[in-house]
Amino acid sequence: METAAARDAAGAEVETEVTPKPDDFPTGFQLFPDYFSRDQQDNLLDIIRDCLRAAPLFQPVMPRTGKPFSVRMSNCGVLGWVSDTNGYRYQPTHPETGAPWPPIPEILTTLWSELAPEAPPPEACLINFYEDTARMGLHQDKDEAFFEAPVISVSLGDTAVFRVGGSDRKSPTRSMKLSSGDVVVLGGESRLAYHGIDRVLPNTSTLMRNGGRVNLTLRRVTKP
Ligand code: MD3
Ligand code: FE
Repeated sequence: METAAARDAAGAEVETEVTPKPDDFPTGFQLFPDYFSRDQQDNLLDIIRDCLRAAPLFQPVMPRTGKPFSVRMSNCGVLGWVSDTNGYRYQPTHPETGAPWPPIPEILTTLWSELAPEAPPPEACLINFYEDTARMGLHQDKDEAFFEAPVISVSLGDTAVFRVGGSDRKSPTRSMKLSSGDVVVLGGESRLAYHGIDRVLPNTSTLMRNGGRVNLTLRRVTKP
């Protein structure tokens, strides 16, 4: 907990919690609540289900230890992010089927050109699927060779408690909720901020009949 020195009524020094203000976010962090309407979310989910028919969800494991992630993943785009006992990397094919990833749907390339008009086109869209107990530990996204482009995230389904800090693992973090239809742009300093998903809140969305959460992250991987 971040605290600051203050004085109580008797003049004694006490520690008070510093309430994080919106401008405590790293620069370049932009949240667009309800960017997508419910109809657009239904359409986007249908499109993602088509991607997952071509490129089924797989369960990545941690490098070295082989410990499985609680989040299942897939990708679309010319490159997809994978993790196995050999490490984290981007590759052009699905780790189980060997097939190329399906293309990034137009609704998402359009989102990228709306929110990151200066950036070169995205190469990867990581699809994360969270069941009720899935989490994602605090990490940086740094497997890309180009950090000048932002990462753009779309949340669908149940609300997540998201945590974001600074580019130093020890810098203070704050948490916020990401709901279905929300879009986050992680550009500038926020591009290398530590972040993670503390938990998913069950039964907070009617988008998916069986609950759960989908997060899409659009990334530029290579130098243009
Ligand atoms: C802040 N996904 O796939 S998206 C990931 O909700 C990942 O599935 C989370 O972290 C999820 O790597 C969070 C929001 C997000 C994405 C990238 C970021 C926040 C970020 C990069 C830098 C800082
Ligand atoms: Fe991440």
